Amino acid sequence: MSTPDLTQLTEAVKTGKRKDAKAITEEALAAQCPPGEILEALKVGMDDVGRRFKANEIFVPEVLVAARAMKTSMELLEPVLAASGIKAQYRVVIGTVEGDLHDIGKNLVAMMLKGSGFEVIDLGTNVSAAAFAEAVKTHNAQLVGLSALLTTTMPAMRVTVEALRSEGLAVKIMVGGAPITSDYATEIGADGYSADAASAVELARSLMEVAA
Ligand code: B1M
Repeated sequence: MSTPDLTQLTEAVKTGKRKDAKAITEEALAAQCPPGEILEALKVGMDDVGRRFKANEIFVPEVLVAARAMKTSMELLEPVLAASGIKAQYRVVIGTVEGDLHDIGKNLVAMMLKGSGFEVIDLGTNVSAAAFAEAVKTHNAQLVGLSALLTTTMPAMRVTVEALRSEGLAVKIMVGGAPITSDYATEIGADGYSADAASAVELARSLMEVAA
């Protein structure tokens, strides 16, 4: 069996072609392609999507279909990666803060982080400060991502940052969401703020580099 061209997999992610992504991944796995190389092809695709989203060349729907294509591929790849001992370098716990049910932006951030090689533990919406702290401990996470879409739930973000700090957990905290600003992030003691999902990946990477 001939080895499939993995640039085609990158292309399938970039263009959100889920069936192609699935077929190429299946072929690559059947042809014994190293799983790390398949993962790299996916990451290159998602990085490009992030770059174009940031540059306003594409918008939320295109990012969602790209992420869906990547997810389809990842579902096939994950068991093989696990068996070959390839692990994500960093683990991030992410969620929307207590009282807030908005999750579209948070899901985008989670998908982009996953596509960039982070292991993502998504706690969903309406997540209490205690639940964030518990998850950081349980999963031994290095990074926490907090999302808030309502001005009325911004205080819950502050409470969560304070709870994580008061427990003395060695985590970096990044925040985002429509009403959040860089000044607010600084005021509540978060380590960083990003305005969109692509910048969130850059921020996560830079926070982990600083922490390393
Ligand atoms: Co709501 N809602 N909503 N809503 N809703 C807003 C946010 C609002 C601005 C609408 C308005 O009045 N113009 C307003 C907030 C006003 C304010 O506080 N300033 C509002 C309100 C008032 C409410 C309710 C209170 C309405 C009511 O019941 N009276 C209620 C609250 C419910 C609750 O949460 N307890 C409510 C409910 C809902 C729905 C359930 C109907 C639905 C949510 C569905 C869902 O998420 N599953 C909903 C929606 C869809 C919206 C709007 C229309 C769209 C939000 C969205 O998904 N945007 C919104 C108005 C608007 O923005 N046009 C609105 C797209 C998404 C990709 O962007 O989430 O900003 P965003 O995420 C971006 C960045 O912010 C950033 O990256 C993302 C991708 O680039 N980002 C991060 C987000 N999180 C990040 C985390 C990071 C880094 C970056 O690091 C961790």
